[in-house]
Amino acid sequence: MPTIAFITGITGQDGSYLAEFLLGQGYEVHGLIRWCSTSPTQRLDHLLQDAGGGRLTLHCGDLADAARLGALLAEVQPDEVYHLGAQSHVRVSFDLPAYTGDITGLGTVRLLEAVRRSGVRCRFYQASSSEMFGSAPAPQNEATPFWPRSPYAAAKLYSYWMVRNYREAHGLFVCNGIMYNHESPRRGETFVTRKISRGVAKILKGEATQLVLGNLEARRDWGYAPEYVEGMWRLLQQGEPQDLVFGTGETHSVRDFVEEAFGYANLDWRQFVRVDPSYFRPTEVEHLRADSTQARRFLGWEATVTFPQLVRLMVDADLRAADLEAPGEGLRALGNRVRWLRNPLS
Ligand code: NAP
Ligand code: F7E
Repeated sequence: MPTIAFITGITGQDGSYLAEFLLGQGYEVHGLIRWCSTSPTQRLDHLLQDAGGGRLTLHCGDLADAARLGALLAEVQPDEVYHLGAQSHVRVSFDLPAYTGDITGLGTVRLLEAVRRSGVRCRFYQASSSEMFGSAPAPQNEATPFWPRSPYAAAKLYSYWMVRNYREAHGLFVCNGIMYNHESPRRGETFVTRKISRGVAKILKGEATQLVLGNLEARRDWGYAPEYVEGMWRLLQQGEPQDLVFGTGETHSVRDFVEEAFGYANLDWRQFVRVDPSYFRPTEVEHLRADSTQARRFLGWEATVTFPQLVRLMVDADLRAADLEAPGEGLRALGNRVRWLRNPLS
């Protein structure tokens, strides 16, 4: 019998990579999708075309709907639950604080309750975030005190503690993966890295003359998303549940990302990038850098794709998507490090 996984957020960046990875491992994969009047499965279409060999099934539902989550858990009877669904945009969470609390915070509790009440014996991964560290000095690790700086971070922190409480109070096998920013050609278009890589392509294509950004000084620990979904899986294969930090250990500013991306395309970024303070956040997270010693120790997990390789891969992908010639250095540098990934550029 194949191992059965249930993924919330399967239509998102991480969910789509995780589904591909697990199908490659021989899993039967079930995913929660929200009903939508347009197709939400863009990132999954390559898997749905061959239906993952009949092992990929999508179920309509919503993290706001506890009854549906309970029914699905009972129906699917998963061995592993990967809870990736969330209102995941930090800037948006300042405009939608209550909604973010409901979906990103309470949504986790609805799913934990569905697991507990169904009696299904499964392992549970919670997509916790480096945003929970907020203003805590870098580098951050599992012992660093949290200091959330946005409604999103506060909602994730609530989920983090509820996961720990379900482990301690009810004995569930539940784990927090505290992941730092991870990016890819599938990254949502309004996150800064993808906004920059698409911006470069639009400028080269003649469709835009400038790229408008917010705070260029914020520093993030940016890694490559497919490597991180492998980390999620490894965390659930352990003998005991635990909470671990996943990141590259390197930090770069948004300005560094801009310079690298424009430089790769032989453009002088100063001619094209404009800063608009309306993109600034009411409270910013200035500096994130992971200390992933424990993930290396317990899981043998390590991020291997470097910052320039990541930037180049994303620019390559957006140039190709715009029908422009791409230098291809990002793709060449990746080699076959992520063997299960069918097409790193889409
Ligand atoms: P993403 O691309 O924004 O995907 C979010 C997913 O959640 C989408 O599938 C979305 O569905 C789904 N979703 C949103 N609201 C929902 C609702 N009410 N009911 C059911 N599903 C809902 O996020 P990601 O980058 O893949 O990240 C995956 C998870 O890791 C998120 O929880 C995020 O907060 C967390 N995280 C991400 C990073 C990172 O750097 N990427 C780092 C740390 C933690 P639609 O497609 O219908 O919108
Ligand atoms: O911002 C700055 C912005 O929105 C990164 C989510 O996946 O990672 C992500 O959250 C930085 C911030 O990601 C623009 O102020 C400048 O300092 O790409 P971002 P994020 O907020 O770090 C964490 C780990 C998650 O958990 C989240 O789910 O870039 N920035 N100019 C900008 N940001 C955006 N979005 N757009 C700009 O124009």
